[in-house]
Amino acid sequence: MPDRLNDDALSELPSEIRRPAYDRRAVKTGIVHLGVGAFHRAHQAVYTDDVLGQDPQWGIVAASLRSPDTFDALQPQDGLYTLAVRSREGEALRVVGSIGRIIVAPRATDDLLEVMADPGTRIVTLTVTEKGYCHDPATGALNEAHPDIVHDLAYLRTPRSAPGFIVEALRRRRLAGVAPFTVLTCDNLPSNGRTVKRVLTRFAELVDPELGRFVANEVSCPSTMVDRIVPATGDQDRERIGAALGVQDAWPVVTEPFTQWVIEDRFPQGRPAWENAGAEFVADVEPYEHMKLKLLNGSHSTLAYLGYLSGYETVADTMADPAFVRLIEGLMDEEVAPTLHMPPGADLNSYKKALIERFRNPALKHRTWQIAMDGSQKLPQRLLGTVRDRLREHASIARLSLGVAAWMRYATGIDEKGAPIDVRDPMAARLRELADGAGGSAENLAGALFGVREIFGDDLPGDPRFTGAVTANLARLYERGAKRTVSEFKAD
Ligand code: CS2
Repeated sequence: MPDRLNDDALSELPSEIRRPAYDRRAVKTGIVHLGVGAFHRAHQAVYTDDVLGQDPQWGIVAASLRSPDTFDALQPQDGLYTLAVRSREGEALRVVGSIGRIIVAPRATDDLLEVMADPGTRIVTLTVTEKGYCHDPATGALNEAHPDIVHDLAYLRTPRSAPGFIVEALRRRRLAGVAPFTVLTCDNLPSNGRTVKRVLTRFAELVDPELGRFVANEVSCPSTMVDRIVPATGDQDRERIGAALGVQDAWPVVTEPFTQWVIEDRFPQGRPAWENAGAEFVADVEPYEHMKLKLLNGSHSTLAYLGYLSGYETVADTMADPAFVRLIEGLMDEEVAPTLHMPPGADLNSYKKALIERFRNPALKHRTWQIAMDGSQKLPQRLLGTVRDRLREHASIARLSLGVAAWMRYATGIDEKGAPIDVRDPMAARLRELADGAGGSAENLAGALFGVREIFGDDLPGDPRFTGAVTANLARLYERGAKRTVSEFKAD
């Protein structure tokens, strides 16, 4: 028996552990995935694993655009890893085999471009997080001054960014007379298909106007709604899972039972029958996306900032405080739900109830700090879009503005006890500078941050209903702290 999970170990695993039911050697590459983090491995790779037995042409070559960590962990495991699905009832383990090969883009740029340009590759999927699109979060347009974009436009053949890789691969395919792949973004961006299409088209146009027209007219970018909560894996997870397997897995992923994937069915080069694994194909993803981004992610970010500032380590810890449950229920019921056009057949009440239960799942150690990351990229689609909808209706934004204020308080980089916060955000340095200049005054801080138009756009900073509500909540956070602010919260 090998001591590490790999192809040879599969037949020796305890019988209750599910494993690939297909011959991995017969699998061909049909999908290239950019951004092989835990989310991809708990979501799209699992749907694909479910259907490879029926159709072996959709194996995944997965790339890390930056860090070699996933490669280092999974290469010795023949790409295999364990998915641990955890709930109050216990844990179910399954070994996933859909990733056949992993590429570290900075070390093997040409290898990656070659597979992407190969006619066998018919879909390029992405989970590169919001900041990976190098766009302006407020407008959704390509940020042409982004250092990676400036680099990639100067050195087309050695790209660093996701848009750079995709456009260069499309350029090569076009030259070789190979039809373009479908670009399937699986990140939590608003209208994610349309956003990636806009970014790619602009990038291609800057390379060559004709390539721009080609991308605009020939490349399909369906929108998707993806949902599964996947906290970062901890050492305890590794140990527990290794003991259950009887072999070591250097990087298992841990997730919840819930999973959802809604996809627009526009795949000119074909696609796996993901519906057989539970994915939903629809003509228009937008109602699903709004429901999920505003209810789930909007609540998540609000919980993350207020929970972190209150000293809660995980979402489940935060949700064990009844005042937080009240706040989040109020946010969903009173402020978010009225702005939604629900997808056909969806039941808003059971969706909201299920979210509360998911947030409460004590078996998931989902750190508030993890969700707090990259707030500058997340606020627009999670909270600010809803704020705009509410202001248009002259309706209250009492809780939405508290979430925004908590982000501001967090972004100062100093917590309520005066200890530093490790703020991870592409704009962290600029935010910190603005915060330092504000000298601890809520009014100055709010005023300075409203000026970041990549987040707040041109409209919100000029609306006193918004600026007033955020500033008042920020003052409360400074005076009373987050925990008391939440427990004493009263909607106006
Ligand atoms: C979370 C999401 O880290 C975050 O920002 O809000 O990753 C969330 O867990 C997923 O979108 C759930 O589908």
